[in-house]
Amino acid sequence: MFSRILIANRGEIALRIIRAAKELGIQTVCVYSTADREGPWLEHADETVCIGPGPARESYLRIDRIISAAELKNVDAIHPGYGFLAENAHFAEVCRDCQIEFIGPSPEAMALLGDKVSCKKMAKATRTPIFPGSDGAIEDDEEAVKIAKEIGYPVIVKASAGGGGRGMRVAHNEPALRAGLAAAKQEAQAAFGNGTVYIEKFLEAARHFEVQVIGDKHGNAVHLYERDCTSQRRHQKLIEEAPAAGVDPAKREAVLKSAVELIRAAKYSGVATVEFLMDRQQNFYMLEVNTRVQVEHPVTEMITGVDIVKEMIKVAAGEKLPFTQKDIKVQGHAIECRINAEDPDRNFMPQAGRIETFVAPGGPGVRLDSHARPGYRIPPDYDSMIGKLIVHAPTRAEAIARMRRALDEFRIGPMKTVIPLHRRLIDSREFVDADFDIHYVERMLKG
Ligand code: MV4
Repeated sequence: MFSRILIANRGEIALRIIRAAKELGIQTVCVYSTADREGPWLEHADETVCIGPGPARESYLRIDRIISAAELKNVDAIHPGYGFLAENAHFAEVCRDCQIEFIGPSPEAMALLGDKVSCKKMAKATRTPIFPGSDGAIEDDEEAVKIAKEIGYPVIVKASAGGGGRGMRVAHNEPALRAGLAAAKQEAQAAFGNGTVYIEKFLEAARHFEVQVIGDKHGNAVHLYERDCTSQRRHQKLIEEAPAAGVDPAKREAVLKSAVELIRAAKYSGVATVEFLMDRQQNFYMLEVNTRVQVEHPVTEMITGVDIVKEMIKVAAGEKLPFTQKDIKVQGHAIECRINAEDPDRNFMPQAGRIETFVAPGGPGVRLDSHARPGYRIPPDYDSMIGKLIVHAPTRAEAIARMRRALDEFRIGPMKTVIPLHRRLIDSREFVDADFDIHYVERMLKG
């Protein structure tokens, strides 16, 4: 096992990784920017290294500075958390060249699944359900027009190197498709240095269903069931839950199995999330694979009892998975609300500044993953998520009641947060009945 790891991240996930490392008897080195000098999580690290100024480009995204800190502090491995360098295959490769273990997949597996065209090809080969569309990159526009005629409009143009909604164009007819191809290619080239695009059938309303998978370096892979992340706004998830409500057991089993097959075929080690859209008839279509630990991993931890962050460290160190598929059972229902310091009445304007009041909820079945506390100054440099409130209960209805109670206990001030919005969302008929789609939050905010 590692004796010391470096955490190339900040905020609640840095704290989450410190907690896992401590329980494994591993020392932690945290890198931080000057904007995070007073970050409360740093108090829990064994050592800290300043790597630059506030802007992420000059600190949390600086591979050279992070590797220097790792060498200086003689660490065995680097945990990238989520965001920043977590899905950067070049960074994973630099770590390998420096003989520092990257706590995540190999650069090859990351590149294979991170590129949406190669990921979709692999999914097709392993019979993971995908949208009909171009079988690979669009070489010329006439080919795209021909495919669109076959599958029917609307279609969506996506960047192979994209993700999280960037570089996409929906087209309802041929002229729009031609324009969308040009725009998407240009945007993808500018944003990712890779202008490769593909097209697929566009699904208007759907639920977001994602499968948590974990693999070790000995060829073992299992799923940890699914999460429903349908509650989102502008590609920012707001509420996540596990398991997904009201899904046909046979269809669910098939999609869980197919996600494991995909990860196995990629010779993947570490944690991965296979994302799907689910239509009203409960047909599934793979969107992309995330090769990092996700923000919403706690809901899976609550229902399975697996400590995902500890397990990802252990598999990176070469350990075999300590369980097989039949050992993993679902226990109850978990819901997570992301607590963002944003003002929903002012177009979700981020709220920087000093937190005066911070009264955390507690009691049975309540978990708070947060680096915030009274006196903490939220820097304006990073995303506005200051914590995640997670509840666990025997049934979905009880989990909703527990979340309502926990949100009511939670007091943060003077800045605005999304807590009152969460209160409305979890009480909405759409959420309570799981009769929702990826656009329902935006509809509710308008209506
Ligand atoms: C789609 C889609 C409809 N049809 N693909 C958005 C982010 C990226 N992961 C893929 N996305 C979508 N792909 C087809 N063929 C609709 C979306 C989409 C979406 C997906 C998941 C969660 C929220 C979303 C919000 C808007 C659009």
